Amino acid sequence: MTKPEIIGSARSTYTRVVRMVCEEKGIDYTLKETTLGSPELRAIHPLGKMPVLRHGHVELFESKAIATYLDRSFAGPIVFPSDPRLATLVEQWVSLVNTVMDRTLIRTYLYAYIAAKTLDGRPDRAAIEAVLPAVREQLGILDRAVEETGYLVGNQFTFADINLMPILERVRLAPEGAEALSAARHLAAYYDAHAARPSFAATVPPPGPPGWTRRG
Ligand SMILES: N[C@@H](CCC(=O)N[C@@H](CS)C(=O)NCC(=O)O)C(=O)O
Repeated sequence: MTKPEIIGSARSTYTRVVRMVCEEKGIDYTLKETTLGSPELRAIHPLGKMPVLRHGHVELFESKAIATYLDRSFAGPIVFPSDPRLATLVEQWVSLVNTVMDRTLIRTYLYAYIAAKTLDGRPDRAAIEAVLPAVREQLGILDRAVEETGYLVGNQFTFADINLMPILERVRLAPEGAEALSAARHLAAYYDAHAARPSFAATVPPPGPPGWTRRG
């Protein structure tokens, strides 16, 4: 079987998610580093977002779809449980994180820092203050969710955790995010425990601003 090729960036949280699935399952893959909107991405993702996957004749976009494909096509530990209740709980957390929390924590909070670098170099304080209550509320929801078992779903490491960990890593880069995460005691312990996993260590983003460049 040919090697799956992930096209994206080591700095992208969603690219990291699919790389972590490969690492967890022991899949031999390649990462093709690219920029947002590049022709390689546009050839597969209609909006030029990352990541995308090429594997033989299979071309896919959307991290969750790519992760499902990898989980079903390759041996190694299952990251999407087959039990109906656990499988749908994974869906539930992936959906909430991707539709609500990513928007709050990354696209609103963290981007208030990243975007500043391209404007006058100062973070957008008004945007940061406005989103902080939601940041704290959402980290609190996650804190309660992982309190009992140390996982989002059941008592095993699933795609729900893989999908969340790269977001938490980025949130810690900004001061209020780091503070809110350490105040969420169970979530902080969860982060530390899973950050020690080889799949997380093998996919640490390179140093530098937590963003990507857009071509053209
Ligand atoms: N729902 C998509 C989200 C992909 C996504 O937004 N990726 C980011 C990089 S982490 C991106 O391409 N951002 C550029 C944009 O939204 O235009 C997925 O799960 O793959």
